[in-house]
Amino acid sequence: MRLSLTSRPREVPASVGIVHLGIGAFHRAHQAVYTEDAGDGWGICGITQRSAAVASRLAPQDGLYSVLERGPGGVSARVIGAVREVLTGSATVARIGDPAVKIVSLTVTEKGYRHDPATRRLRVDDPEILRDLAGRPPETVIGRLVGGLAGREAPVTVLCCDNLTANGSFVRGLVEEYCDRGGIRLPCEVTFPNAMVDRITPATTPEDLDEAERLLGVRDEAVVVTEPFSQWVIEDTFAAGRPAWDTAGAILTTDVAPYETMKLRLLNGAHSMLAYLGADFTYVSDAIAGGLGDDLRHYMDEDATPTLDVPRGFDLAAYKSSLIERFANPALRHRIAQIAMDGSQKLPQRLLGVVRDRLATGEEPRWAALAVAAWMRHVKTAKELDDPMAETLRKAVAGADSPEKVVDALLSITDVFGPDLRDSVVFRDLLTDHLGRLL
Ligand code: CS2
Repeated sequence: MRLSLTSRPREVPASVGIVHLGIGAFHRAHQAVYTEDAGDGWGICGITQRSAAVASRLAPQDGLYSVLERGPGGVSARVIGAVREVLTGSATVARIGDPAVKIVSLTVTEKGYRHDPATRRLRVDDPEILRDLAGRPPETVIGRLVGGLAGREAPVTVLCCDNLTANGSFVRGLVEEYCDRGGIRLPCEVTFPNAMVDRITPATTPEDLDEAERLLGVRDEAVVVTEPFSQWVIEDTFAAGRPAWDTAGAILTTDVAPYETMKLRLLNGAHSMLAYLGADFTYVSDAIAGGLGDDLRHYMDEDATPTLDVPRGFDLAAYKSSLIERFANPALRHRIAQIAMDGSQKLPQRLLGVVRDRLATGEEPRWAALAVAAWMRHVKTAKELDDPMAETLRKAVAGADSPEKVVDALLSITDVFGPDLRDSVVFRDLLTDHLGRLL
């Protein structure tokens, strides 16, 4: 028997108040669970942006799916019913236009925004953006988002849940830029709260599907697997109400920035460092068992920590230790290759901010530079480069036959490093030194 409403009774569906763009595993393991736990009747319409596969797995199950929680102490499964409708991308504009929709949330990954990573501005020369601006039914995320917002008068909140610095302000900037270029005036009030999201969610494997079936007694083709830990800190500036996510454990606050910088630089920064230094391992937990945790601790303590503005009363030492414990969770089987992808889009907010802040105070960002050098080695030596800038990166390093030349070629990509890091002699020397040893 397959998971569906006939296999598990569910209350009468409440109206959809949230349209979510990018209904991948992370949204289902994080925001959808908070929405379910809030228990106040908000439903989600999940829209896939790129692959229709998720929709074809969720739709026959009436949007139901299970969350398989894998902790060091064991595994559990629960069914989530917050997703009430599942659509594919072309439905986005019309669905956002529905006045009953109060929130449009997004998890489309860093590259989904088609921005320039160094300046954080929309790439207005991107061919797909240009085609959207020229008036075809939009196909890019920002084109579809603006298309939907342009068709409504009721206030709405756009809630970015991707791992980007000041993610709400960032998306506001992209929307404004797109509107400027297209001569579009939005008729509705829109707010863009910033948010920090956290839950490690590896890609689901066939073994996870079997395990969920064993636990639930029904087959679920849309299982998501995740860790017990979950955190969500949200700026409380909603234009038209929100679920009681605070009763489900989310922190609603006036200033997300300290939490967000901490998470991006400590968790995600260490994750990326591990992914490029630990390329010989398959899973994150293997790399920690293999001793890589020490390098991560050096990076966190010596480079990242001095750049952080820690919220009052926050136990940073415990937070850092808990990160290593979470990475060490052997039950999670989080593939390193999943983290290693899209480095050009991830480095700026995870590691390069740390590098800049350290350089600005006259310090040497030794460990952060080691992580960046490990990425450079990855670009130079990986058989497959999974990155939207793969072609540019490959071309840059093609003829570079020494550490100096690889560093020079990659640092010159100012879309990633900006002119300031390209021109920093201290950073360049650190990279060259590390890369020499790594290669
Ligand atoms: C990871 C993140 O894949 C990656 O790049 O660093 O997805 C990480 O697992 C999440 O941000 C944890 O909240």
